Amino acid sequence: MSSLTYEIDTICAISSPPGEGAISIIRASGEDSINILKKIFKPYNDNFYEIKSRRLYTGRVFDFQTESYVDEAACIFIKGPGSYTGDDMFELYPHGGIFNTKYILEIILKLGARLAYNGEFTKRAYLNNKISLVKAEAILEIIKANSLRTLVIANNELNGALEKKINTIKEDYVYLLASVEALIDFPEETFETINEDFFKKAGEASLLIGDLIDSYQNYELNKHGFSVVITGAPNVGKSSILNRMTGKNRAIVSESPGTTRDYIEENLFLSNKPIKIIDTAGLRETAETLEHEGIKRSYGQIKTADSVLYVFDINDLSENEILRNILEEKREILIPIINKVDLLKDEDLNQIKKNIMKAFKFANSPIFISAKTGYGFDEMKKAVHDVILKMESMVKDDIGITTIRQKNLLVKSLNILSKAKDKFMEGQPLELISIDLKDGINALEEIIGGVTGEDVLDLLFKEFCIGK
Ligand SMILES: Nc1nc2c(ncn2[C@@H]2O[C@H](COP(=O)(O)OP(=O)(O)OP(=O)(O)O)[C@@H](O)[C@H]2O)c(=O)[nH]1
Ligand SMILES: [Mg+2]
Repeated sequence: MSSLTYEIDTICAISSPPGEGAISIIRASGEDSINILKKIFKPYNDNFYEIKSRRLYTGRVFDFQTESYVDEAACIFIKGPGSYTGDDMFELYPHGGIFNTKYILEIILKLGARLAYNGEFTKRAYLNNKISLVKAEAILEIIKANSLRTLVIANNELNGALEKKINTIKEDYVYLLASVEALIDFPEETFETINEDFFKKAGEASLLIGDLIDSYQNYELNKHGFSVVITGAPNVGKSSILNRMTGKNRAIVSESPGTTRDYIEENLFLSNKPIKIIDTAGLRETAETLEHEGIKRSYGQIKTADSVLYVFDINDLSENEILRNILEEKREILIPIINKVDLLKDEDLNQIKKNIMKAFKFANSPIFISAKTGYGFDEMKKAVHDVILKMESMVKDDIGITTIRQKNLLVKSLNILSKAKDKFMEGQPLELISIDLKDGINALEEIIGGVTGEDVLDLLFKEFCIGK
């Protein structure tokens, strides 16, 4: 719960995106909302002196300066505390023009409202205890969601599933704290049973916190895209593959080996999954400085890749030292791609397909493609998708954290808990352990929005748009 307060002046903003549309949304919140609404909006058939909450009115927008009507609109008044912000609010829906919307906003400002800051409506909702900090973060993640999975995770944050998980951990902490306090009060009587229980409960809580910390990486992957790195020897057709995958003529293709120097990154979706596909400089021993730097960057990309497409030219399927080294670290996520199959006759290709299965020891089956004709591309995309799904299945469920703020607080709580465990084992004073446990609980509460500083709030709400 928030301990901060604010002055209830009336804020106002355009909540629809800039530009022309079917309708615009102008929103106001604060004590003076109802008076301002009565001055700017004249309903067609209703007595507006007894304006009802949550009812949709239609009417005209009145400009007190020119004493004329400037638009036709719908509006709704929502009485606090049942509104989004918790204060009296109204929303006005004029036609979706740029000029009329701005003009109506200016009338409202002249009637005494002030322009809202970014995210100020949601900030007021938080300060009025309508939503927790985690829920405010969830709203932002929903607005920014770029894939089904990020949307599902953000919704689980909004519907309280994440808070419930955090509260379960908090209950474990409270149990630990109660045990320690029982030991302080009745040292002899309770020690035996509590001793064993303490480590069991602390272990359970650590696992739960660890799972939540791990969930962040999965969310980030889904948000920013899984990186799929195309690598292999020079001239095997890596850039041609990138170009066909993205449908753009993005990378330079040429018959001279060593064409691509710096890596090239493009974004696309594979069955709902956001992907960053990265074309890199071909790997070979070289003394040429520029190419050498490019190859260094290729290795950097391979290191952090979520999936590696290792490309061969069908006319050179020899295994080599470079491939062996990559395989050592990336076996599970490496997909061998055999390119340029258009250069072979069908019977020769079939023969190679049979033999290659014996020759190579890959975790994933080789895929035969032609960047020239597009042959095998669907199969290759499916293979990449499968690798990503395999990675994802290591993550247990769709309830997880979504911000670095949440992650940092969980890490803090986990460190405190492990310190408390060590102290308990070493037989250090129970009073010290009790203080640690309380700190651990505080870190968890801060995630939901316990005692949170103005600076943290400013940082969060400034990411929202004006009018949210
Ligand atoms: N026949 C045929 N030629 C291809 C195919 N894919 C690429 N090529 C040709 O192979 C040559 C090299 O292609 P690139 O896409 O530049 O190869 P790269 O792996 O990016 O090369 P570097 O950037 O130098 O490492 C070009 O002449 C392409 O036209 C294919 O599927 N079939
Ligand atoms: Mg290239």
